[in-house]
Amino acid sequence: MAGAPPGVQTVRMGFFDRNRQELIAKGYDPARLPPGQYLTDRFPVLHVGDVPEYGPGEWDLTVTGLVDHPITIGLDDLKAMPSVTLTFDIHCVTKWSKFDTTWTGVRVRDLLAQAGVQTAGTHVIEHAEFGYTTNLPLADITTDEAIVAYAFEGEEIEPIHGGPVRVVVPHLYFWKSAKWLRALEVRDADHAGFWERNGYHMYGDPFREQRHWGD
Ligand SMILES: Nc1nc2c(c(=O)[nH]1)N[C@H]1C(S)=C(S)[C@@H](COP(=O)(O)O)O[C@H]1N2
Ligand SMILES: [Mo]
Repeated sequence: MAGAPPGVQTVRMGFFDRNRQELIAKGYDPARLPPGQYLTDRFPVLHVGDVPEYGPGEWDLTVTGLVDHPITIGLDDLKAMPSVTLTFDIHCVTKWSKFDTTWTGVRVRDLLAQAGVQTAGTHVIEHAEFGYTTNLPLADITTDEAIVAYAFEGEEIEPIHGGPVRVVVPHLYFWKSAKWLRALEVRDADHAGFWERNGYHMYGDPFREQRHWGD
């Protein structure tokens, strides 16, 4: 290429390679970034449809399906439960990843335990406002890290990011983390949720690039 001094190799790096080089230069372990993703400091907003508005006391959460006794709890009850504050990397299937996001909430498994999951239960569907749903195995929503979150970076979650309450399941693509969560339904088989019916992978492991059907 004109202008390159003799002996200097001109490497044309694409956006993703450059982003990965920058991440290494910043001292991050590149193994944290799944294949095909780029790191961003921004917090993109991604959802279908409107952002719901709740008056005081209007939001509640139901645990239903294959449970011994379905429960419905409000925000104050949720906040009175034992909570955890955890820092995660999140990975959206549209290829952005964000490192070190900090969430406070209640472990999903503690909520499920209150309702008493029946032995036949193998999967959970997260039901969000306006009919958004997403499905995952019971084992994936009962890890130490799977939470029903009500705070982000120590503040109430902004409505656009799912406030007052959203799921965060950090080891799967972020579409598996429903914003404006309203119900957790225990099922005895895997049933496709909103995006899973529309081409997205049933499981969605970012490190195996399970973006679409057949990946
Ligand atoms: N209720 C609801 N939850 C949702 C979605 C949605 O459309 N509706 N989109 C999912 C997708 S694809 C992503 S990447 C994340 C985006 O969360 P954010 O807007 O806080 O970044 O929310 C997930 N949860
Ligand atoms: Mo996403």
